[in-house]
Amino acid sequence: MIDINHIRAQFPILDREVYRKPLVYFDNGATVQKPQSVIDSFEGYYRHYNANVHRGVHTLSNEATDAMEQSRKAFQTFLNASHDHEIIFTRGTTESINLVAHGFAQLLQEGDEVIISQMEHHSNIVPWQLACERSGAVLKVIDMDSRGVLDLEHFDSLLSERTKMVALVHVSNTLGTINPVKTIIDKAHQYGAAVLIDGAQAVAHAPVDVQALDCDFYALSLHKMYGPTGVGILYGKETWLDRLPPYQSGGEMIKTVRFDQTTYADLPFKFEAGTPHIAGNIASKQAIDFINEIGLDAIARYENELLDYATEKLSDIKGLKIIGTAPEKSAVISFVVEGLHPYDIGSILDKYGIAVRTGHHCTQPLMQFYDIPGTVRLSFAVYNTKAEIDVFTTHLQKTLQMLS
Ligand code: 7TS
Repeated sequence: MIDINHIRAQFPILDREVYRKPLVYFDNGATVQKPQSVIDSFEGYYRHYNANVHRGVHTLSNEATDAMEQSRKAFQTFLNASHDHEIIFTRGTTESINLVAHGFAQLLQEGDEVIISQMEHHSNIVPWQLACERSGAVLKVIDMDSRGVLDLEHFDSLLSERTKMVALVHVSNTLGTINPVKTIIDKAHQYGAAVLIDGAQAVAHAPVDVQALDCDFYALSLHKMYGPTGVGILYGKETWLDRLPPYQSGGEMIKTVRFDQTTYADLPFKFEAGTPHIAGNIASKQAIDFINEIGLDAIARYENELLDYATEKLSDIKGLKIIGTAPEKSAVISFVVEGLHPYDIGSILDKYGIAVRTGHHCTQPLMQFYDIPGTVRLSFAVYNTKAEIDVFTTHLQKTLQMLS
């Protein structure tokens, strides 16, 4: 059982009103709200020990470095990585994937193949398109059915000795589908391919163990897990991170620089050029602590209850169709209503204080698959309640009446 009052009390933003209505925030897929501890961590850093990291002879710099490295260790534990140097700080999932795709392009050869799926976010499509363009490799796409379930037989038929990388979303931010990543990783490894998992929509909602999964790379964004914007993590197996060339270059990522030759720093610093988002990287530990205090199993159970409750309530609404009905689903519900544009529905809901996202959710190939311009999307976090879902459905009914 989770203590919802205790949880909600930690989020100051949940007290605010929008158009004089209490905020109902169902846009957690876009970004999740921040608990007081994360907000306080920023102030604490800037007030008391603002200094650059890994340079320090002085106290403030040592304190900042220690705090940031503690945060790195917290991620090692959170993801169950073998080493803390397998945890790279980035700006977000997008940069984590670009880091891998950019380096991987140099390992790819003409005729090699990269496999992604129909339900990828643009940030796990475009970097691979660029990598293929640069290397002459070919991009292949795993099909799915109308529920939003990947076609594993099709995946099997795509795999071959030519497959060098499989890049797959763990949980679809648009459909909520939880993909069978372990099965896919094992199959890909039989062909010697590397596997990158886009965990942006997964990590705040259920436990992830990168060693149990045996993935080669795992990418995530802190802002989708109660942490700050501008911070991401790339987990990479040491052997792969050693093989990849640097991404950005400059200070911090070098061992020695001479005009005739530069040598690179050891992991993780080889991939962390320049001054990082120190305050954000440090505050990220508070986000992990917040999640751990409740526990990811409890979070998953609670959010599942919200998902079931909302799915049932929405199923009663005439003309409404849920897009994404996989049996294994996380707490995301996309829907369309016959004859209405998602944007109009979202705009009216906003006037009732309800925040949802409308549009293609950076998954245009999914919209092409369903032949729709976009969806209205509800995406839950642990501070949401069934009472909020009731407010939502009441106002959705009003909205639909108004528009029809
Ligand atoms: N992959 C998935 C599955 C995502 O959900 C997102 C962000 C990204 C990658 C990119 O993350 P970023 O932090 O680098 O931007 N998803 C969303 C969304 O659904 N609405 O806004 C951002």
